Amino acid sequence: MSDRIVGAEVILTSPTRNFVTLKVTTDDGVVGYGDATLNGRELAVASYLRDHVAPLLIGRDARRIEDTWQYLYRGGYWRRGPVTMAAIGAVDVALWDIKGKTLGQPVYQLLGGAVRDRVLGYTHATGWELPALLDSVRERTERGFQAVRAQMGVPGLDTVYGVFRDARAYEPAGRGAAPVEEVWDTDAYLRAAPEVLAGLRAEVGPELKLLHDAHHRLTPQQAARLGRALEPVDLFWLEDVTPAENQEALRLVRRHTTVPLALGEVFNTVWDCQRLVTEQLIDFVRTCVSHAGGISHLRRILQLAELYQVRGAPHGPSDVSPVALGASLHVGLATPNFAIQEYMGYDPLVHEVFPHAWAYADGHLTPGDAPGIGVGLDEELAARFPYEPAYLPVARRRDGSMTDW
Ligand code: CS2
Ligand code: MG
Repeated sequence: MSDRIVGAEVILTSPTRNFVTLKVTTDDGVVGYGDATLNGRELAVASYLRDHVAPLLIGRDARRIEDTWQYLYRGGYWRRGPVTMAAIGAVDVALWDIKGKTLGQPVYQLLGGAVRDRVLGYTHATGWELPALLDSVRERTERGFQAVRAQMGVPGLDTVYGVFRDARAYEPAGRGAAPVEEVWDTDAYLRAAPEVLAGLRAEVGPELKLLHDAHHRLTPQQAARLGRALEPVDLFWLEDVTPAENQEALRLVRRHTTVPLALGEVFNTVWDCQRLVTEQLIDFVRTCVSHAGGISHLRRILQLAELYQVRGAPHGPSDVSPVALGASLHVGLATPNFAIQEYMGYDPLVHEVFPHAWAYADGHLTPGDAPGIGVGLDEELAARFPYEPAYLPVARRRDGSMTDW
């Protein structure tokens, strides 16, 4: 038994939406999977892995997870960035999967064992106006959710990202050769959001954890105003108020409001998080296992965050595949300052393509006790759904200029 890597294959599949999966095989026939999905830029990561990483993996010792991470990160010269870090993340998760399978242990046991019994989850509720939003929230609480992200429509706009007038098929990435263009109006949003969220809180009572995502669209001053206006709603968090590049903005927001702030789903490394964490400008760091360099690097981010009482709350929309969700839950079960896991949920077909040991019950998620990550890939079924170009929408202001995402 030598644990040499003999195969590294990239598998693209689109069971209702696109996923990129790395499959690593050892000479003992052990297979590990990692998620390399980067919404709307899938082929870039697939090429990075196929053309530049897979050839370097062949012959390496699959047990040397940290060394492989260092080799790909430091050795690549061009560090950081979503494409690079998603690729490294996929390798890292696949190697943890292999290690767990080889040792016959679920990965959380290899990370020090469970520090909690289950991981709190939150899901998405959406409704154009308060009554529809309330119905959507109630449907989620009836399924046991104790934490719900609530997104509402904006009067005067036809569409709002993440809010669906017909909530049956909720998938933000639309298939097609180019993104759909939406119109966005920040002033109208700032009038609507506090009113709808206050109305929602009045209806659902004090206990339900309510979250809201502003999708990086506000200026620091607008964000401060919104935070202050939302204080009576007692949000669990207000997410992505300003674009993540201007980290100084959060200082201004903090000066004016005590609303808990979450940020970082677009971050890829501990260096992206460093300032917001060490200066305590956020309460929750949203980096996810697939986009931030895998289990090894997410742990590093969360360990830095722990020193500053910042808690982990990884991204988990439909573009984070069931493989990454499983990996995140192993980290969640074994990491003290892991607060909550986003769980948007998947189409039934996605559950079939990626059979998994992780499970949802009663508002919580557990990774399961299968060796490794505990998520497989039905390759035959996956092959029936080839990749199709799909993009998140983009938004322009009323004057035609592009908004921030
Ligand atoms: C959102 C996502 O889940 C979230 O918090 O911000 O819908 C996000 O916009 C997409 O996953 C981007 O790929
Ligand atoms: Mg978000």
